[in-house]
Amino acid sequence: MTNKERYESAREMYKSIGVDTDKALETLKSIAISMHCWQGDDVTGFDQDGPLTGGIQTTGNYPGKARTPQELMADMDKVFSLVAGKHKINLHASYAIFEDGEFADRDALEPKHFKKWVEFAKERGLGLDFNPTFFSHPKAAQYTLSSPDEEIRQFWIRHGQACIRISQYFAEETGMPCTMNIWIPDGLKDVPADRLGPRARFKDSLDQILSIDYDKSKVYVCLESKVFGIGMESYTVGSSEFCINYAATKDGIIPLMDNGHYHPTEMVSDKISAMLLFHEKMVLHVTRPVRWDSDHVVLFDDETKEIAKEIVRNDALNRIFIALDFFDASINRVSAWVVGMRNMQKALLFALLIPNKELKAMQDSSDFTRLMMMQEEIKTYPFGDVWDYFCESNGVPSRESWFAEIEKYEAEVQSKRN
Ligand code: RNT
Ligand code: ZN
Repeated sequence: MTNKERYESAREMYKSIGVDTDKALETLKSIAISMHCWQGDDVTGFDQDGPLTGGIQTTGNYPGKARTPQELMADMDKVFSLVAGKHKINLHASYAIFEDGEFADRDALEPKHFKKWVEFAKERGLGLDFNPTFFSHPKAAQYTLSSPDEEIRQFWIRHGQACIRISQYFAEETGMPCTMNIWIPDGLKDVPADRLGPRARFKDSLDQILSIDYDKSKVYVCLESKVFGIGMESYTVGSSEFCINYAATKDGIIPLMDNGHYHPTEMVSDKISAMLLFHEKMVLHVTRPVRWDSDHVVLFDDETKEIAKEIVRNDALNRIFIALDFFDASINRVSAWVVGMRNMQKALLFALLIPNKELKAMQDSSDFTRLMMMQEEIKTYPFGDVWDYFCESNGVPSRESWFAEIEKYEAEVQSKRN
């Protein structure tokens, strides 16, 4: 049977439970996922040679890592040839591209240092998101925006402000809003003597960053919380309470939840609905924490599906920006990207193929016996037939056939990088 024939038979089955597969495919095609640039080079960036700091870590040394902007862009092109739809690229400030020996420190970055990225995105019809980089820098030794050293703190405030200007440039050039995510690694390894001081300084720094004049309809500044980092086990300045309260009480900033940034039994899928009642918009970093914030590749697993369900059944596709955040250096990095992107799409499709209205009605009428039965039966509906057809009809390989492209790319391109 062809993919199309299998799709047609699946369409009938889904129709019998009230699900319109054609509509689901159309919706899925329109969802832009923000693909993080940092999976391609283990969060190295191009503006410095030092190690990755900030309490985050990549592990593994699979060969073929991108070493230059050109290589990173080529790798991204390979990914986008294997993932259906039009997406966004999520850049970090440390991926500035300097020409002819010029250099600008983080507080002096300008739109021109990202011109190459804008050209790359525009040629491909992709959007751009942005992140100031408050780590992997000599001035980010312990604290950044919460630093007791006023000179250091002002340096990072200027960095945040510079990044807003760059984000606005991205939005204006691409014609798509740019989310700009603030995440700082500030924290302490051991028991603090003062938890309030650093948080008060962080709050003031954010106020100063947001005080510059910019177009709030083009740049969505967001704030990412965290529970701990390596070497910052005892205290994180930008905790969940800090970030959610700040975003709830301040104009022009929206919350970002990374599902690796909570205690292991806390689920972001359970937090989304509460956030939606108090925030017009929010951003997600979809990742896979294995025992800690390990940033493993996103799988088609229960929590990813549950997150997608919350976005879809709460009608929040226009309110929640979906970004990926993982970095695995132990496998082919381009394959890691493709697997993660395709899995996020699979999770969204899976959610779009659920008769959500009917299931909600079962819950409201306390028909829990039927609800459990139906939720379980849906799991073995011919989801794969719809997914394969989505890939084929959008011009990308279906099932595992895309992997031949990775093998070829590895042999011809990545293996020559040494
Ligand atoms: C760190 C945060 C943050 C980073 C990226 C590189 O724990 O998740 O989002 O992963 O900015
Ligand atoms: Zn994150």
